[in-house]
Amino acid sequence: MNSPIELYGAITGNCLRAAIALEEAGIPYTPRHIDLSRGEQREPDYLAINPAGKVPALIDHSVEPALVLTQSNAIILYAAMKAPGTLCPNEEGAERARTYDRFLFFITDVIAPSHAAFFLRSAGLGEHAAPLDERALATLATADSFVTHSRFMAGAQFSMADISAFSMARFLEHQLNWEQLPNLLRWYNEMKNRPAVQRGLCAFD
Ligand SMILES: N[C@@H](CCC(=O)N[C@@H](CS)C(=O)NCC(=O)O)C(=O)O
Repeated sequence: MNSPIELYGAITGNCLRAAIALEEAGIPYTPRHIDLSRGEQREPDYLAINPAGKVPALIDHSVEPALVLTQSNAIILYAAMKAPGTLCPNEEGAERARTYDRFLFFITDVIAPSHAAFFLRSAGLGEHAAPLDERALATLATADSFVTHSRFMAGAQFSMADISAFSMARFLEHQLNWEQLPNLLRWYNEMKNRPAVQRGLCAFD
């Protein structure tokens, strides 16, 4: 039987983050490629799914009416909810609280400024983007300390915090000063070698 979940997306950090989360959670889904260069995200069929004309978008047809999610990070949380224990520790306690803390750290302090910088560049205001780019990069670099004594970003268990961090480390791979970030480098290499991460990265090829 086909999976009731469809993931619309393209080869972008936001979409790959969502695909990696589904892969890591072991949730079957059908990837649907949206060609951004041809403006498919602004065609009526797609706007009926996400009126904002952005990817990713997830549709879960197993619920009635079908559930539509249009935020990459909400898709990660949905995957965590549907497959307990895979992306977030099951037990209430410090490790789960730290998972939320680190997940939100990467979203608000790294992804958000980087996204704002991208918006400024697309609006022809590239000269104003530099402080935001620098902030995203410098903040991501501080995550070296998260993995100095822990294998993963929130502790001993792989979690959604690793997914949000990985999507940005990959995006900024060529700007990070890896020589000064030995722990982050060890973690990043481990992430790249995870089979589910590799499958997620190919979701929209
Ligand atoms: N906050 C959203 C951002 C979605 C977003 O900005 N998507 C970009 C690609 S990464 C997009 O669809 N761009 C196409 C456009 O704006 O026309 C998320 O995390 O999913």
